Amino acid sequence: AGTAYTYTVRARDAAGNVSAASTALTVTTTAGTGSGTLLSQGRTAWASSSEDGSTQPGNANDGNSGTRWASAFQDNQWINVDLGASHQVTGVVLNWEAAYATTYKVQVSDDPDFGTWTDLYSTSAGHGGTENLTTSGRGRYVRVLGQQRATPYGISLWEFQVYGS
Ligand SMILES: [Ca+2]
Repeated sequence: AGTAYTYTVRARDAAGNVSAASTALTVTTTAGTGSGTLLSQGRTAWASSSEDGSTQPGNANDGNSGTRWASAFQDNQWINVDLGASHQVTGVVLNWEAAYATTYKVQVSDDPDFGTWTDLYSTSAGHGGTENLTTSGRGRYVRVLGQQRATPYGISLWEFQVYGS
């Protein structure tokens, strides 16, 4: 899911003659975890910081893979989305820009004061690109807490999708 594939086409006739390759085409499969409903799109999102006016938190859940949220150039930055009600959260898709997090957590909460968070996922080996996470937990608020950056920039997500029921 969420992976770009590039392909070319060649033809071969009965005599074994092979044509030159066609122009390369790249297609990207749709994001998704294969289970659950997309709950986060268009919901209120906010973050610890934004790099500038064009990288606001709502860009991470607008369904547009050409817009992104980016944090200030610091560790320990987060983005939080309000699902509107408490849901069972079965999957999270993170579509990272080049500025990704190597150490991060995905957390869930029902606490409107955000005093309590439960980890849905935790890693110190984040690799960027698109990460499809299978999760099990329940809550209204889901956040990505980037604890360590991969680059001197902040962390940046083209899309942050929460799936569940
Ligand atoms: Ca976007």
